[in-house]
Amino acid sequence: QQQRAHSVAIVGAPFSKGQKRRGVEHGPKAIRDAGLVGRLSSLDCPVHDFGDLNFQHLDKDEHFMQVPFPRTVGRANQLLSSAVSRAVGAGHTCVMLGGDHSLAIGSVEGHAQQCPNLCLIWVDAHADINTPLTSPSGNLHGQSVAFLLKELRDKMPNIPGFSWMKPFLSSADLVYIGLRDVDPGEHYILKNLGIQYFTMRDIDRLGIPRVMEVTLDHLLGRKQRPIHLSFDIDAFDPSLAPATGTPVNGGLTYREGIYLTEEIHNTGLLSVMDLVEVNPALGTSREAVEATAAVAVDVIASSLGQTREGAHVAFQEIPSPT
Ligand code: 5AB
Ligand code: MN
Ligand code: MN
Ligand code: MN
Repeated sequence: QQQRAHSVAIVGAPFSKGQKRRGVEHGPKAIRDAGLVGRLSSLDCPVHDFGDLNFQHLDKDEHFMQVPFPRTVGRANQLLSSAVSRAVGAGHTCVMLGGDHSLAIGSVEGHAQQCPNLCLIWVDAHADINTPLTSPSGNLHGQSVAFLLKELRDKMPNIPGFSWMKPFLSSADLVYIGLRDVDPGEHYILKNLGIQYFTMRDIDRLGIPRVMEVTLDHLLGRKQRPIHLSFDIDAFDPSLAPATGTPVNGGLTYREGIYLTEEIHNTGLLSVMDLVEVNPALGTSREAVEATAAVAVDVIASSLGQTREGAHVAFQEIPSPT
């Protein structure tokens, strides 16, 4: 079906302190260099590239428990939250380019300031729902969802840098797609909270069309509401998207990823999208980095209305000779 063309705001978030590897802060540049703005402009939507946010480096930022850079990550997310809130408030569909996945904390929080009834689709090899007490690594990019969920409020310690935010999302308003590397504590949380999730095994069994049908029915069946899509590039198979920090074999095929995002576009309800964890420093070659960034551009374009069947805004009739 056809939707009215929303204007798109691009917000770059060159940030990497939610994990310990360098390079993911160059994700926004890699995705822009792969032609993002041109591709979105050729859809029927006006594009506003707001450039990159300027994140502060905090000098005094000791570990909290085993969590590195808590204040730096908290401050970055506070800045991102207000940028996303402003973009959505101005009427744009917002695309946030990461950076590591800890940025989803601020992105979803800022979105929720404008759209308190939003729902969240998390496409990822990982569940990113560790708390500081279950995390095997301490890294905040594996804990983003735990900051958002009301049901985990009493399980989260007071982490320095995050006093600006309160959890606001219900676990019924979240669906995962693509999981295949879930930590023991995360598995317990998913089961205990009854969160809807589709692992790669579920996709093998049901097929991506059925997975999307159940996902959208679960989130939108009772009432239509804005969608936040948080897309970690490591959801794709590493053969397609090798330039990322925590690759896991057996991921989404290209066609599964495109079908998934086409279905999200077809709801007409996509409001904010994150595209995170593209790390140009981790490709084994320039080709590997460019291929990863190209897949990122493809899923963003597909989420925003690029179709495989084509489209014809420029034609009113078949041109006749003469
Ligand atoms: B990503 C792990 N579960 O908590 C952890 O890439 C990996 O944003 C997290 O999904 C991966 O450190 C975070 C082992
Ligand atoms: Mn992730
Ligand atoms: Mn991941
Ligand atoms: Mn459209």
